[in-house]
Parts: sequence; structure tokens; C-alpha cells
Amino acid sequence: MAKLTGACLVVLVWLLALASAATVTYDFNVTWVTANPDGQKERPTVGINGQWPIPAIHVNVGDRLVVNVLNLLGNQSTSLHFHGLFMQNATHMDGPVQVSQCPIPPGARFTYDFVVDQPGTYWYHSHIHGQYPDGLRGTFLVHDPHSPFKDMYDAELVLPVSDWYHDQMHNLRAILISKANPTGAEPVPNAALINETQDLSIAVEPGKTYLVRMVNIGAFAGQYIWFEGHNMTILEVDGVYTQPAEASMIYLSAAQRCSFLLTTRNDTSANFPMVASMDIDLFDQMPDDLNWNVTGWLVYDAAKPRPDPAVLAAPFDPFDDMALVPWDNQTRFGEPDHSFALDVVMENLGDGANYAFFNDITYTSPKVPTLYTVLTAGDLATNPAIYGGHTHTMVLAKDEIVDIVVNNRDPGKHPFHLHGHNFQVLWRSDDDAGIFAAANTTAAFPATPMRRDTVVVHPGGNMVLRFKADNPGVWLFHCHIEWHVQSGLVATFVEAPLDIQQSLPALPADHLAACAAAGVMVEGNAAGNKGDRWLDLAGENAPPGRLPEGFTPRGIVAFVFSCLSGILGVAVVAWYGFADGSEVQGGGPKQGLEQRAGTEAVGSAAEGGEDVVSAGGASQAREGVGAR
Ligand SMILES: *[C@@H]1O[C@H](CO)[C@@H](O)[C@H](O)[C@H]1NC(C)=O
Ligand SMILES: *[C@@H]1O[C@H](CO)[C@@H](O)[C@H](O)[C@H]1NC(C)=O
Ligand SMILES: *[C@@H]1O[C@H](CO)[C@@H](O)[C@H](O)[C@H]1NC(C)=O
Ligand SMILES: *[C@@H]1O[C@H](CO)[C@@H](O)[C@H](O)[C@H]1NC(C)=O
Ligand SMILES: *[C@@H]1O[C@H](CO)[C@@H](O)[C@H](O)[C@H]1NC(C)=O
Ligand SMILES: *[C@@H]1O[C@H](CO)[C@@H](O)[C@H](O)[C@H]1NC(C)=O
Ligand SMILES: *[C@@H]1O[C@H](CO)[C@@H](O)[C@H](O)[C@H]1NC(C)=O
Ligand SMILES: *[C@@H]1O[C@H](CO)[C@@H](O)[C@H](O)[C@H]1NC(C)=O
Ligand SMILES: *[C@@H]1O[C@H](CO)[C@@H](O)[C@H](O)[C@H]1NC(C)=O
Ligand SMILES: [Cu+2]
Repeated sequence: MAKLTGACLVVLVWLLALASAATVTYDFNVTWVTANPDGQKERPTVGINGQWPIPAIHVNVGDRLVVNVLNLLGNQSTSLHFHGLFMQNATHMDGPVQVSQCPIPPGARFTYDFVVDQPGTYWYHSHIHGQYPDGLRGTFLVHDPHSPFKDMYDAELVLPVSDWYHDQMHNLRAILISKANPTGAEPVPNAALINETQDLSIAVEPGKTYLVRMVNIGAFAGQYIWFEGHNMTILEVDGVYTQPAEASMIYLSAAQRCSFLLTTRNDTSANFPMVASMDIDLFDQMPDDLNWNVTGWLVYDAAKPRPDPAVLAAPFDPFDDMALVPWDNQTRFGEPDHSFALDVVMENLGDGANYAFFNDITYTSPKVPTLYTVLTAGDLATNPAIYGGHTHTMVLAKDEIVDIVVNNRDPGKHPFHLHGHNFQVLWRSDDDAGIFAAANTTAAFPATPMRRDTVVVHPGGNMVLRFKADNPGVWLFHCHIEWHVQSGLVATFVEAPLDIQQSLPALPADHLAACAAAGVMVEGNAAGNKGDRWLDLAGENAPPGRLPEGFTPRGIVAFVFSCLSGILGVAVVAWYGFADGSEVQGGGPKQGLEQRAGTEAVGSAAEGGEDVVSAGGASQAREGVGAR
């Protein structure tokens, strides 16, 4: 009897679960709109259904999400990535172009369809051509009826922060990856935004507790965030519940999320500023007219003034995410089966432009999306060689424990993100610690490490990330500064390829149709070779060649700067940049396209080539997507 009741209960629970798991559908027409969120400049912006900001996606844990995309941009391809979602059994829905799908060309439809099985705060964005900072970026909230914190708050607020450029990415990218910019100085944003606007008023009630979900949906800048007169109790980072931790200031790099409780005051006698302040350490140059802060207000009484924020002195001291403990107390995975050391290096190549490298590889898109290589390679799929010399592909066996040791040999901060997983953050050094020294630090690895999907390595520092390869798929590991994706700071994990082949016997028709329309091959190795040529990479996309030993424009420029006066140094840079007339920065979009042609295989690189418009408005793939 007891047994029977138990069995009935199980069935009942299962039926209930089934009944409550809904299918949530969004129809997204991707369109150009005009936006001016900082009030300084109207610009063409990528919106959805004629609107920008684009809508937030809301689902419950367990729901199936269907997003029907129709690309109505006319002159650019697109794709969507759902940042932080594991895409279990659905690696082909992950979104990065030339990795797990082809570009969605103008006029094409493409459906993302997957089950969401994790709670928390996420976002979605384009994963092609550095397109998302042009507007295609929005929040993605997974509500959890069983959240351990559900009784602790009265209402929710979703507050993305971001950076904003007045110019479009295709122009800025041409300026970044150019002989005229040998140091690789990243374009500096024109403004910071909260909820994609400025001077946001957030109506709050006194004596209430809000769950505030913050997401940095920006391209480049990390942001310091604080609320005057209020503290935050952190409960979640990147979809991982944490033991509650109190903070008075947090830092969110591009792509990081944090949700926290914010309890309002008991009286309505004043309104309080909140500030998001871009991390100017990241900027190589500071334009005179740049305001790197954005202010919003917790408005208790709309009739009362909205005071200016108090000025805080840098350096700031935000909450250290390494101090967080996951709510589930997941302990450190055992010793790694595989440990990959990835050194972050910025260097010039033979075209004089600056590129980003993991070890000696700057990512360059394969001609065949890596997932499609997996699916068509048979048993050869476990051989990393077929994925080419410039995709930095590491093949993992099912369920092995993997360490990524990041040695940042660059003086900048980099927020590293892994698709398809959270990683346990076992170790993060201070600035300038050099190469990770295992003997000195493994003893310091925490028993219940902090977990998230995006973590910042310090300038000149190192870190150790550990994960379990329990999610067959093709997953990128990359810096989430979009400029560094463009310059090649990307690697690829091919996880349990034979399992992928089994779980994904056929691709949906719209995936193949997108490839056909974009002129991208769907079979073969990274170069598109197959048959008896699976190990022949002839014809693969490659970055520009190396400079001769000892000759780097960056080194020469640095030398000149250190020896001569600033004026002479500037003259040399100008001479270098303008020496070749065809490289003169004219600025216009046409100029951008022409200039890009030479470096196509790289930057767009991470995500496939650019499109050009043909008279009919259809797109034609250029170098880098394997059209030839
Ligand atoms: C998307 O565009 C198509 C074709 O113009 C139109 O039929 C459809 O109604 C649009 N959908 C939405 C949600 O705007
Ligand atoms: C943020 O903007 C969206 C529209 O894009 C709006 O629906 C939402 O209410 C805003 N949030 C706050 C807190 O004002
Ligand atoms: C595409 O169209 C938009 C909107 O008209 C325009 O601003 C942009 O410069 C065009 N070209 C490219 C390469 O995106
Ligand atoms: C993925 O597939 C495996 C094997 O069929 C199954 O056990 C698992 O529940 C699936 N996961 C999801 C989220 O569908
Ligand atoms: C916030 O926390 C700090 C330190 O934990 C404390 O000194 C401060 O009084 C708190 N502020 C508020 C408004 O609770
Ligand atoms: C608000 O009032 C409640 C109940 O009187 C008290 O417990 C709480 O500490 C007060 N909160 C603040 C921020 O003053
Ligand atoms: C931005 O805010 C910080 C913190 O208050 C302050 O130090 C800095 O001067 C502000 N910058 C500008 C341009 O106002
Ligand atoms: C994790 O450990 C803490 C004590 O350190 C405990 O309070 C908490 O309940 C544990 N969480 C779970 C999910 O077991
Ligand atoms: C490692 O520890 C040894 C002994 O404590 C010390 O001599 C050495 O400098 C340390 N190395 C690093 C890289 O910290
Ligand atoms: Cu970076």
C-alpha cells in the first residue's frame, strides 16, 4: 500500500511537472531602427519587431523556448546566442556563427528551440560579426518557483547596464584591426547606460525588498555599480545561487550577471541615486568629453528631487566574487584529466594590425562550422587536427575533468566566458603575478569554489578554471570583450564528439537552408576537405602571416616613444598609419568594408565573414565563411 502510494505520488509529481512545463514562443523580426539612448546622437540600431531596446525573454525553469527569427536587416546576417544556457542536447542551438551554425542571411528564417533547465539571470545577443553592440542584446530571465530565496522578496527589477557607441561596429572594427592602430587600442564607448537609457527613474515603495537582477550587456566596459543609502545582498551570479553575501558595491564585467536583494528604506523623505561607472582602466585613451558614469534613481517620491550622486574617489573596492560560496555547496571536482594552459598575448601580424592570441593561435573562422565538421567526420571527429590550425580546438572525452589555466600576459583585464558550462573558479591571482605556479597555489584551492560562466582575469595575472565535460557539444571559450573576439581571443572545445553525433543525427532544415543561402559548406574539415582528404587542411582560412623575428610595429612604436619626445612619437605613428594611401581612415561604411577585405579571415573571424549587399538585397558570403 505504502509502496503503491509512493509510486502514485511519483507519477503525480511527474504529471504536474509535465503540465507546468510550458512552451514559450517569441517571434523576432530583426530590423533596423533608430535609437539615441544617451541623447547625443541618433544612429541606426539593430532592434526586434521595430523596437529597441529589444524585449526581455521570460521563461520558467523546465520550459521549452522557441524563438522564431526572421532576418529583415537587408544588409547584414545575424544569429542569436543565449548566454549562460547550457543547451544540453541542443548544441546546434547555441548560436555562434561558423561554430554551431551558419550566418542567418538577410531574408532567412531560423528557429531556436531548446529546453531551459536552469534558473537565474541570463541574456541573449547576436554572435556574429561583433554585431551585438549595435543593439541586438537583451535580458533573459529564468524564473524558479522553487528558488531557495523566493520568500525573501516582494518584487523583481531587471536592470541591465551597458556601454554605447555612436558609430556602428563594422566601422569601429575596421579602425580596431588596422595597420593605423598597431597597439590594438580598443574603440572607447561614448556613454554608459542603465536599462539602455540614462537618468532612469525606478519607482520603489518603502519598506519592501526587491530582487534586483543586473546584467552587463555591454561590448567592452566592466562597470562598478552602487546604490547610495542601500546595500545589496548577493544571491546569484551567472545563474548560480550563492549563499547570501552583503555588498555595498559590485563589479560586472561585460556578460556577467548578479542578482541581489535590495531592501528599501522605511520613509519616503528622499530619493537616492544609483551609479554605474565604467571601468576606465580598460580604456587606452580617454576622450576629453567622455562621461563614463550613468546615474539612475530609486524614486520613493516622484515630487521630490533626484539628487546628484556623491563623488567617490578611485580606486574602488567592489565585492570580490571569489568570496562567494555556491548555495548548493558543490565541492571542487577531483584532479583534472586534462589541463590546458592558455597564455593571453596581443601581437602584430604581417598586415601591421594587432591581434589577440591564446598561445600562438589567433582564432580564425573555419570554412565549415565546427559542429558540422563533428557531424560529418565519423570516427575522425576525435582528432583535433581536422578542426584546423586556427580554431584552437581542444577535444574532450565525456565526463572528464578539465582545467583551463589562463596566464594573462597582457596588461589588460579580460572577462573569460565558456559556452555550455559554468566553471569552478579555483584560483585567481592578483595583478602581475605572471605565469600560474601550480606548486605554490594548488593547496589554496577552495573546497567549495565559486562558480559562474564569466570571470575576469587580472592584468598580468593568472587563474585556474575547472569544469566537468558532461555536456556533449561544441563550446567556445573566449574573452567577452567584443573587440577581443574580433581580434581572435577565442578557443574551441569539442566535447564528446561521438556522443554529439549520436544525439544529433540530423540538422533541422532551416539550419541547412541558412548555409545554402550564405554559401557555407556543411561537410568536411575546417577547410571543407573530405573523402580521402580529411587530414588535408589546404585551403583553410588563415590569419595574416607572422612578422619577421624582432620586427613588430608595437615594439618599434614603444621604443620610439621611450626614446624620443611625444611629438616625434606621434609623428611616427601617423607616418606608419598613413604610409600606405589605401589604408587612410576615411571613416565611412564603404571605406570600412574595403579595408576589412584584407583581414577578413580573422576578426570576423570568430564569427564568419561579413556580408555585402548585392543589388537584390540578398547577401553574399565573403572570405572567411567559405564561399569559395
Ligand atoms: C515579421 O515580419 C513578417 C514579414 O514582414 C510579418 O508577416 C510578421 O507579422 C512580422 N512579425 C512580427 C512579430 O512583427
Ligand atoms: C526597462 O526598460 C523596459 C523597456 O525596454 C521597460 O519595460 C522596463 O520597465 C524598464 N525597467 C525599469 C526598472 O524602468
Ligand atoms: C546596413 O544598413 C544600415 C541601416 O540602413 C546602415 O546604417 C549600415 O551602414 C548598412 N551597412 C552595413 C554594412 O551594415
Ligand atoms: C539530454 O539527453 C540525455 C540522453 O538522452 C537525457 O538523459 C537528458 O535528460 C537530456 N537532457 C535534456 C535537458 O533534455
Ligand atoms: C552597508 O554595509 C556596510 C558594510 O557591510 C555598512 O558599513 C553600511 O552601514 C551598510 N549600509 C547600509 C545602508 O546598510
Ligand atoms: C524599517 O522598519 C522595520 C520595522 O519597524 C525595521 O525592522 C527595519 O530595520 C527598518 N528598516 C530600515 C532600513 O530602517
Ligand atoms: C564618475 O564617478 C566617479 C565616482 O563618483 C568619479 O570619481 C568620477 O569623477 C566621475 N566621472 C565623471 C566624468 O563625472
Ligand atoms: C550549504 O552549506 C551551508 C552551511 O555552510 C548550509 O547552510 C546550506 O544549507 C547548504 N546548502 C545546501 C543546499 O545544502
Ligand atoms: C613559490 O614558493 C616558493 C617557496 O615558498 C618561492 O620561493 C617562490 O618564489 C614561489 N613562486 C611563485 C611564482 O610565487
Ligand atoms: Cu579581452
